[in-house]
Amino acid sequence: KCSLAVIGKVSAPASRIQVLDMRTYNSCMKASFIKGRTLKTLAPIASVAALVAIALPAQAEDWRGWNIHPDDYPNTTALEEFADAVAEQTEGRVNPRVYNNAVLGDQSDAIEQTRNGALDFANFNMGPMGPIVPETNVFSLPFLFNDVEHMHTVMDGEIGERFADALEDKGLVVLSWFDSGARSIYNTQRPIKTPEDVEGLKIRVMNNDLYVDMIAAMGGNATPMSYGEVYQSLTTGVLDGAENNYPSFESSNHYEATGYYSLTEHLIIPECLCVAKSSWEELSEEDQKIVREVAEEASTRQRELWVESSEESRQIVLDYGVEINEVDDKAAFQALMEPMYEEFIANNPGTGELIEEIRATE
Ligand code: BDP
Repeated sequence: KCSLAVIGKVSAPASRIQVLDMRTYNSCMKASFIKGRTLKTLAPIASVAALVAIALPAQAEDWRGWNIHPDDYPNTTALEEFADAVAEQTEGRVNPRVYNNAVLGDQSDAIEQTRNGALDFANFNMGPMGPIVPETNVFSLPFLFNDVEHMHTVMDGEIGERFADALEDKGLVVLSWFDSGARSIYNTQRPIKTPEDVEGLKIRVMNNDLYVDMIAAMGGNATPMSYGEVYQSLTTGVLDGAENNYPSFESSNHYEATGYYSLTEHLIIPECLCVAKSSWEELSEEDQKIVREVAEEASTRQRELWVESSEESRQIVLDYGVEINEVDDKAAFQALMEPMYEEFIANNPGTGELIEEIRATE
């Protein structure tokens, strides 16, 4: 199987099969390495493979794009349209292809892979970006933005440009900013109306320690976990709940495993459409201009689709029988976040001013 994986890696055309084989290939190499047989059994095949690879025509601009979401998710549609429009407008000089459902790895891995150029582009959430680009941690402070519109105003303005610079310093070129609505808590046990209702609940959060503090401040126990592992953990009782926006709550099927969705709306987190800096620098100025413009259109499209999709998802989960409740006293949740803010500002010089600037942006 492992030999086949190596051969498959070079002989298959640029397709999903090739990518899956790459993953098999990597795990075979790793497994053999552990067993101490890599060079002996795989090296001859690998070097033949390398020669074949060199003989293939260069297709440097076949861009591989990472996407965590399934078909028909607003981000997926926007990314796929982006890919088609880029291919068309660059007349095939850049051929992006989107791989959905996180088949290329979980988000934290994909961020690293895009930074080092193993992947070319992606739609990333600024939550798991925090451990890699610390500046973006500010977006993981609960109740930072007043609402989604406020978030867009900030990200589309000068402050957004500063974040784009911080990402670029880490190897990611931001082309445009996407929406991801507001995240709310859902769980299998009870409606959450006050922080007391969170007491003792095991809640999944994205990979960022700030969310562990956030849930702890509400009295719950947080577990950072990859998105793809959550559904099973909910059905087996390893978790009582998680938190997300309507489209993700629905498209991940988490709603089928949890009875209550409570509109805490504690996080509004921007997402980017990003390109690996190395892939970006291979483009001519003309193609960079085209890709940027198409990405701007993709952002507009994603935001429109987002609004429709949120409403559709809300209806689907309601029809399924999920109990949705408003949280009247959000200020009670917000007040509990004060120590988190104080610690964050103390540990990250300059962020106090930045938070004020964000809050003052209209
Ligand atoms: C979704 C985001 C996605 C995250 C996911 C999560 O779009 O990037 O990975 O939440 O909770 O809303 O992991």
